[in-house]
Amino acid sequence: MKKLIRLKDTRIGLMTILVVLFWLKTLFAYFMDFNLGIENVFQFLILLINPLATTLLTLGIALYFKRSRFFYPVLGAIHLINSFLLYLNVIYYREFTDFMTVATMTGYSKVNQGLSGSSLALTNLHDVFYWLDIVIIILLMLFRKIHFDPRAVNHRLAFSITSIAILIFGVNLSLAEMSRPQLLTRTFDRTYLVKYLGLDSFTVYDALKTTQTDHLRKTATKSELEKVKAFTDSHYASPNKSMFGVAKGRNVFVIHLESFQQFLIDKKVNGQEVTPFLNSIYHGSNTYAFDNFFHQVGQGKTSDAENLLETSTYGLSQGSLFATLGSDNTFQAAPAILNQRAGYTSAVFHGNVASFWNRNNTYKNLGYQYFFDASYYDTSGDKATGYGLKDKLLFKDSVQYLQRLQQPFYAKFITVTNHFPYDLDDEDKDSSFTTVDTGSDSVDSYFETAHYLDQSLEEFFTYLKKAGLYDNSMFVIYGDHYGISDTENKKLATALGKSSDDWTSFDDTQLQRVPLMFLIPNSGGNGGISHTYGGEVDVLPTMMHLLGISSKRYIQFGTDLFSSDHDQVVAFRNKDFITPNYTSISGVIYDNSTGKKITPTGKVKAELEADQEKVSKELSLSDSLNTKNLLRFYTPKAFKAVDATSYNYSDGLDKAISIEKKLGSKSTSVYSENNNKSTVDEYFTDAPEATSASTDSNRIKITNPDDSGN
Ligand code: GP9
Ligand code: MN
Repeated sequence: MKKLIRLKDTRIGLMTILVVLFWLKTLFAYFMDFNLGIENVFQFLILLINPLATTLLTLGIALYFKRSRFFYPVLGAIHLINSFLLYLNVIYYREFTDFMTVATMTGYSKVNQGLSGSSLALTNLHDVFYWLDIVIIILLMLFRKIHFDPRAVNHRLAFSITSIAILIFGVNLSLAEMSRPQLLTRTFDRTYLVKYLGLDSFTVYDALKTTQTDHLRKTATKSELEKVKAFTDSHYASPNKSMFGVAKGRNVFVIHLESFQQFLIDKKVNGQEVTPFLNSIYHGSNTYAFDNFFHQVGQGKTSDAENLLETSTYGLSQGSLFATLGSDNTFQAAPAILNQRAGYTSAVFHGNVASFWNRNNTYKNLGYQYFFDASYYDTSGDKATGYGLKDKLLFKDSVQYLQRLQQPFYAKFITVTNHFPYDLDDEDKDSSFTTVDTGSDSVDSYFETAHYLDQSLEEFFTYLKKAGLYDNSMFVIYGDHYGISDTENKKLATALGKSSDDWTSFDDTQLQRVPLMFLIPNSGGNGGISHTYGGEVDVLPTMMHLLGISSKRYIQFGTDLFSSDHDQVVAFRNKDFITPNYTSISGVIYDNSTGKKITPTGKVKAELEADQEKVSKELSLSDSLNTKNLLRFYTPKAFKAVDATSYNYSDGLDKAISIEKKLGSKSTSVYSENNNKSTVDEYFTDAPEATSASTDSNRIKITNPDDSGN
């Protein structure tokens, strides 16, 4: 104790005390206020050390000041700033379940709002701990219990301390990389950065990123937009007259089948169909399905698919566009276009935390009016898996909200149960379904979770038919990206009746097909399975044309799949591409009909070179459009820029009900049309969790992205 008392009277001693105090305060915040989702001891250890490096580094700056009248104020100020930043985030987190970005602090961000007037209400009794040490130190100074040490710390020592801090940071970073590869490049959720590197590092990293983006945007000019527009204009494909407006005025259900690949369709294992319900839709006479449709996502996985589908632009070459640019970018996306051109209400239903992939912010810029995230559902006990509410429950528990939306609506459901590692609780397994035995756990269970997803859809559709929603809707059903990664494909090969011995990159590429179906009930039975080649970027113009809305005035990289002008060269995010006849992987060309490498000559060579050039140009123009935020320079005819600040997702149900009330007899919600009676009871699910009482434990945790199978 005496030693400790003496410690405070030396400069190094006082600094050490502050380092320890701030370290403890940060850990206190980690465990008491933030929900960082610690999954294992390793992550716990990283969490313990991550505040140390930056605390030592920042407080260590004071040691370079020789005079005590500089040393003490600088040391105090740094401790104060650190504590302030921490506390600000604690308060912010309580309101937004997210961390403060530099853009928020500087008031630059449009959506990631600053704290509202109610911040006082967000304080908590235990907040005393964030300030107690500072009060005590000030008192000790006032009562001269801390003696100012006139002896300057020599620069060698100061430098050693800085070096130690940097070393600890290095260790921290490598441990983080081990637990979570590509932490800094894949950018998915701010929570990850805080969890692995701490709050200070997150803030610095975010500041660097913001400066980078800012710079790109400031130097951007309108002429760059014109280049992009010239490109998309020249590739525009006019609608197929027989398809234009086929689904005009209908509700749109976008059903995002997580990690769902095309090979699951019509697939039988042990004599049983894996997805009988989806197969029946696929073959239905009112379904327009595509069997050469490819995902085009990059590191942003689900979020990239969402971006491709709803903006008809590509994701980024690195990281997730939603996470990197979603908070501030200008979009001309499906929800806004459908709302402005045809009065659609827009909503997303997804049982994971809102901050995942920065959806909470990005959706506002896309123009989504409602976002029903995990907070709207009971995700306790075994109702959820790592990525959120189980699919059967997601569909069932969404109905209470869905029935309140004004029609026509554009409603997107993002499923999660069919996500790596494809864990399905025993209670959710269909006892009459036996999966394959390939020797790969993920491949084997993939069929089981896909089967579960299929059942959940059947239950949902049964309800929709009862509630009268089926006939006046269009269903856009798609798989977002692969579920089985290239490394597991050889194991998968046997289940597909192929040999793994001569498996090539060509075969991997073949498996990047995902389903795409437009189901338009009672539309004349002219559906069928088209072999047209296309990718996710083509969905928006195709869908708009089905709804009878011209896409001509918008900047979109995709083209209508039904159009005779549709371009069948499908670009992958890494500049590889596939055409109906050839596949190009890292510049190596394969013949699709034989799967063998070829050396093209003459006309074919010239054609493929032109295709490659187009693919590269398209990707780079899309990148320039998004990273430089060029759409802010462009206002399509009659388009009103989305005002992200006008959306608030916290009281969705109340908002929908009050609109219903205001409209009175003009309300078109399912609830109103059902004589103000709920349709919730019409829903049947066999999910055992639906009837179980809720428990406190919450299974949704921020899942490690390595789990996404990369
Ligand atoms: C998370 C879910 C999964 O909310 O959408 O995302 P993914 O890992 O597939 O990108
Ligand atoms: Mn996904």
